[in-house]
Amino acid sequence: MSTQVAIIGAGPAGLLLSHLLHLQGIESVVLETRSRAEIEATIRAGVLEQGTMDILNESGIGARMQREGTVHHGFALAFGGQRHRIDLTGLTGRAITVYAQHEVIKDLVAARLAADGRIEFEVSEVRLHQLDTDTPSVTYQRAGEPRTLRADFVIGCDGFHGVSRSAMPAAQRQDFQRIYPFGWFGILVDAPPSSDELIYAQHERGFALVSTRSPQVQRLYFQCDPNDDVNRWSDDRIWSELNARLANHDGWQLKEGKIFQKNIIGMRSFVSTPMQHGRLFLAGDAAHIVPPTGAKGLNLAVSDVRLLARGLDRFYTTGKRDELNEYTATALKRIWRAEHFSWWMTSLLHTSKEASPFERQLQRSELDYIVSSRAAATALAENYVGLAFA
Ligand code: RFL
Ligand code: PHB
Repeated sequence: MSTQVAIIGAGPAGLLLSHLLHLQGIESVVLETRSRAEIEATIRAGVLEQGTMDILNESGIGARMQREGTVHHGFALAFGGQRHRIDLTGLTGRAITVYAQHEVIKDLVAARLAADGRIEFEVSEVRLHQLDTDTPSVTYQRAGEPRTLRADFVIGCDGFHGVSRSAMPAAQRQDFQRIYPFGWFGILVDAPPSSDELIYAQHERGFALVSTRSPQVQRLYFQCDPNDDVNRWSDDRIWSELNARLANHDGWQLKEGKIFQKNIIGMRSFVSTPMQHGRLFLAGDAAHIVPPTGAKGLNLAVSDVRLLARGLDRFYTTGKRDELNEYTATALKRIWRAEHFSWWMTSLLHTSKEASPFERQLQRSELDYIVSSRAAATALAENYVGLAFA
């Protein structure tokens, strides 16, 4: 089989790239190790930047997001028993939308399949070949049969644990990493939203986040030991921990309900450079990871593939590789901004056992400054809603 662009991974990066290329008349095949049902059921991100919403709308797949997603014009920072509103729209003129990543995935898969797009699910043994030549290929197994996909380009959108990054020549590769000593315990709850807007809470017992998924489902997180076991957390213990961290003097109350999913995720910051070699390009989590505090991971994946779609369009319409050659340098500017912001939000809001009393006072001072200075709040808001795309 042959195509113009071979895409490894049907996450948001791979599927959106395939969709954008299709709109430009460029053919692609997406290879995915998991089944359609699995990718459509994996619970991950919730916050979409305005620029991400714009791309989904402009490319014709935003209709359900507009109907079912919720636009948020602000969020709350909670600490010291009080909530303080960060007026995102008042400070930046922009907003965010809460719409689950797996719903974006469903919309993209439906759009690709409706346009006869090719997604090969449940493949294994994916290997990349001849990336230094103009005729790269990917070999894989499907239903026990060996297959070969020949393409002009191979795009690695296979997430942090994928195979594409390791195809980069080790001698040229440089990785930057920070692993945090805490994780997030995430739950899904059958209950209406406790708050119209997200609440990011800093507390000496640890961070907590109140988010939503739909008018019937809440998404809540709290900082935990990354090596903890969900089975050690009964529903009662979870509610008492969340209530302790979200306790406040203004009468606001968390709405409790049936917890129907629990999971723990580790937190890391990671960037691998360069993001390209020969005919191979990496996009999204395959090249970089941020801790979820700043809600940037999916949004970065979208901005990467937007650049790639543009560079590939230029290549196929003019034969020029200049935009593709600049891909790593252009993408990294936004990536490092998001890396810094995500690290900063994480440090601002989490409680570290290693923090000295001095560092705790600094953290509190910074929170006080953000909620009392328009300039400081604007810096936070501008990064949170997302800087303009390159
Ligand atoms: P993905 O989503 O990991 O998709 C990669 C796909 O590749 C497949 N795959 C392979 N396919 C073929 N061959 C192989 N060898 C393969 N190996 C793997 C995988 O099965 C998978 O389907 O990467 P992508 O597309 O780069 O997208 C990145 C985002 O998923 C990620 O950054 C976000 O989920 C991060 N994130 C958030 N981002 C936001 O922008 N806003 C948020 O509010 C937000 N909240 C979150 C988050 C991530 C979280 N977790 C679970 C890490 C909240 C959480 C809890
Ligand atoms: C989510 O709703 O899953 C969510 C919201 C905000 C974040 C991370 C995740 O910072």
